[in-house]
Amino acid sequence: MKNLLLSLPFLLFACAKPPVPPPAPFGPVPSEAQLNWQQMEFNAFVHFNMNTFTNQEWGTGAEPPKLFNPTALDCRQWVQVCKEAGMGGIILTAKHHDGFCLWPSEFTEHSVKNSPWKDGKGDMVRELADACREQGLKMGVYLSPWDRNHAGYGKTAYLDYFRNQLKELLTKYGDIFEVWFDGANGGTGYYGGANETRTVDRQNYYDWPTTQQIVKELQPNAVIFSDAGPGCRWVGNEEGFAGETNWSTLRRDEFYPGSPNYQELTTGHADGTHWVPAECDVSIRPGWYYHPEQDTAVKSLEKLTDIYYNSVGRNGLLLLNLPVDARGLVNEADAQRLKELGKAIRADFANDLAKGKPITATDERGRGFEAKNALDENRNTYWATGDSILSASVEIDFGKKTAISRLVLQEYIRLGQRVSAFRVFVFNNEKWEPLASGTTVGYKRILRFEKQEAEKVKIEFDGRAALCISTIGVY
Ligand code: FUL
Repeated sequence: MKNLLLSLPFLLFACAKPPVPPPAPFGPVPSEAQLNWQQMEFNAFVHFNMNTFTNQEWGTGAEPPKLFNPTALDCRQWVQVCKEAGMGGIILTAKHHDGFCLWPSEFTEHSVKNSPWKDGKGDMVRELADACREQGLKMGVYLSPWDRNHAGYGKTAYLDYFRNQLKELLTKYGDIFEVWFDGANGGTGYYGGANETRTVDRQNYYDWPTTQQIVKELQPNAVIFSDAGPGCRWVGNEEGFAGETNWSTLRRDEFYPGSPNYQELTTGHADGTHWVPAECDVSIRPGWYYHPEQDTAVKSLEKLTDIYYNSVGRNGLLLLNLPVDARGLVNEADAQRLKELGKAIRADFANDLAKGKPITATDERGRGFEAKNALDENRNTYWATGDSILSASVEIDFGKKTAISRLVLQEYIRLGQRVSAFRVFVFNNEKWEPLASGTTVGYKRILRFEKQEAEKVKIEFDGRAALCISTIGVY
């Protein structure tokens, strides 16, 4: 008898469902760097450079360095404002199209070293890198490929200059999480005094693979942004929204920075050959740079909340631009709005009503892949269906009438993006009613709807391969 009792746990173990292997990856999958990047969700862009002092959006490159002179620069203030808003990183315009460098590059005189700011001894990139490190934010750099100041722009010699600058930025300031290459390339400019128009073959002039290799070697954890990635892609508009259908996959070789088919970037391609998730860049004001006359045009909290739901809520990363003012500070109006935004987002997702509630699924792959994994807080556990089950649904029982207004869905994207359609239903008074529907999910899909009661909620998913759902949250 005693022996039997002792062996009971083993017997029970032997009778339990055997462990099953996870689904095989489907299509392109993210790299570790892309995963980390996607999980940041909400970052800041800072446009601050020569244009801040000339009240322009695009300088010609002829601006004398003596004009750059912030009077009260405080990168710690920027970082504080960003943290309060819930952002994870800041990308700084180290060099915009006018070619002025915020760091004392050894390859040009057109930089802070010839400005009155700190008697030419200052380094803006360093100031931001230090502030970010101190307060636990990541830093990225915008290095404009187009340089309207440089005499050699449009010729091969400029490429060495551009890459030398990139190497400075990637070796002197610690970890860089993202490198931003803009699509605006070529046109009129100062060009060392030539004052002419220089057009470039955007597809071939830059020899992008060579430049990408430099980033890969010097900052292997950095993600490269451009219209064509390869790390992340422009979303195809500057309004801050991704397509309602948004694949993180792209037929990448059909694009290059500045390519004309950019509208396809809003939705990506279901049959994409590479993982190139969307980044939604938008400014908190009409301009990217600070203009005093726009102090009263800071986007409303309502508008910014819409932007959040249409970017982060549609499988995108939100890159919200702050035009730092000529003092070198995030203006009071913007700082106030960001504070409100951070508070509103936190409040919207403060209390997950699905947490700990009973959940049932029409299919479960087996041990380790149960539907309850979608309700835990661990993003590495997920509900998966059997290999041949491409459509399945889950039901969550609140146990009583519960007011709901938001639904958060997340796929386990390490294994690729699978969901192509989903439908949401609510159960009240013995019957199911449709509530909402959508297409892609990806890393994150958030649905916002009129507040309503539900005793239960059901979500039906259709996938292109076995479903892998890591999160279902109801708020
Ligand atoms: C554009 C640039 O031309 C703007 O000046 C700004 O930097 C924006 C983020 O990208 O293409």
